[in-house]
Amino acid sequence: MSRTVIPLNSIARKGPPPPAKPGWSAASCGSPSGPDDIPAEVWERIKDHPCYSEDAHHYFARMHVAVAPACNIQCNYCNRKFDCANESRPGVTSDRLTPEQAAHKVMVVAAQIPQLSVLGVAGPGDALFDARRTFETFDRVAEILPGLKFCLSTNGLALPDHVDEIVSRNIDHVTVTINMVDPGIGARIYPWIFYNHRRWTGLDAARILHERQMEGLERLTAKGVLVKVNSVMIPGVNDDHLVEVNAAIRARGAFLHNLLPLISDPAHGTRFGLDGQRGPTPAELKALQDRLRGGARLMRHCRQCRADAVGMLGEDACQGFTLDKLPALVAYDPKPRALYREVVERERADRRAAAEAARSRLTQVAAPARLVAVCSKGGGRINQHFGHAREFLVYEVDVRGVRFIGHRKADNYCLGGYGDDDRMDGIVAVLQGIDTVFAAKIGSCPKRDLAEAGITVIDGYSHQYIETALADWYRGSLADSRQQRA
Ligand code: CLF
Ligand code: SF4
Repeated sequence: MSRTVIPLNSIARKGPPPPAKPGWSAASCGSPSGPDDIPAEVWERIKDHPCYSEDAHHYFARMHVAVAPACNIQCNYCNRKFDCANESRPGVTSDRLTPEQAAHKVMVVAAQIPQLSVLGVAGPGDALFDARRTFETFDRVAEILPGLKFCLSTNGLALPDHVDEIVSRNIDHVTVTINMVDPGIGARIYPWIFYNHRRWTGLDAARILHERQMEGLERLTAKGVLVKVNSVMIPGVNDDHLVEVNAAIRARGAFLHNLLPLISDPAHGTRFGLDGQRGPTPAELKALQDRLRGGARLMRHCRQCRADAVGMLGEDACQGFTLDKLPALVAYDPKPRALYREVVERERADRRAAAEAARSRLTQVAAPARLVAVCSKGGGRINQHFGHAREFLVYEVDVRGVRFIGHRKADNYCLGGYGDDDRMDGIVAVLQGIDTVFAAKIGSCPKRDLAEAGITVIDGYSHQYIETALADWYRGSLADSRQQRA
């Protein structure tokens, strides 16, 4: 298959960070948000990819097929009973599929979810340890369903052996998990690797893994593949060191850097979990992201999804597509997918124009930034009831614009007709540091409970575009505070 080779080293940022520009999502602060941020031909390649473009994750869905059961390394944050924690939440297990079963499942999902744009292989082990299964899956799908983007995630150990096969299959998006560039730190994360028919431990293992990761990254970016690097942030082990990792991957042309907070629970039986190694707080994660501003672009909207994830990033539909629920025959009609893309194009243009207008209304005066949370079920709009929200999108708003910071997961408050007070306590804890929440609607009881915790919920911007509403609200709050001072 022919492909245009774009020198990724020219796309990765070089030199000092660009000056902050006013806008609804400053380019220097996160994953590429629109065609203004990056060359047009690269935007064409990421605009439908919900992980590579923050903007796309409001509109498009991905699915993973769990065809890669085995792994060639051991990470201290992984328990092999569960999915690969480099791309997934620990503690979940997925159906293991043959390539044939996987291709059938892709057709079933594509027939039911017109938003589907990307097929990924992200475990449950390493996608390239037994690469034949991964590549056979992509080959089968390419034959029956052209037009899907292909994506894979790997720990990088076997990557240099498969660069040509990746490129020849037009697998345009590859994620490599790189937690260190110093083998001394690597030895604290990886107890062993299996390489060249033998097991390696300690510094030797970490050095080999590091060298293979760097070689794979360099060779992929030289071929024009868009490489995302995942790094698990482990406080006290590699958190400060991730600044060096960010610089190293940027120099090698990585397109995105995704900081995954370590999820560490003794119940998952991982080495770190059993040793009491904690994960970072949201504030620590944000502080590191802020330190990396100006380096390799950051992804901030990752949901650490399962190896059999299906659907929009914030709303996993995988339980509806387990093996036992797949119909034997599929009638696939490409028209809904094509129509959906037309609608998205119109929506995006409209949303951008509205955001630009809102930006121009922002008062250019010094004022503190506000951290706010939004309930959204997609489309870049405030369109979810507070009680249904299983996650909050967090934005930072100031006179320079509206920037997406990340998401925070919570248990939904509403349980079909009544609210759960225990859940409200958890939601208040999740919203730490946030004083305003935007929802499509909220009942009087939860609104009162939140007010008692010092959190205001605003439902007056129901179904409006997020960035536009937040910019207008912020402008209004500045005017109010000026009036109060007068
Ligand atoms: Fe899957 Fe990963 Fe491809 Fe996305 S997920 S292989 S790049 S299609 Fe996405 Fe999920 Fe985060 Fe991964 S939200 S865990 S970054
Ligand atoms: Fe587990 Fe993934 Fe690490 Fe392998 S690469 S040990 S599956 S987290």
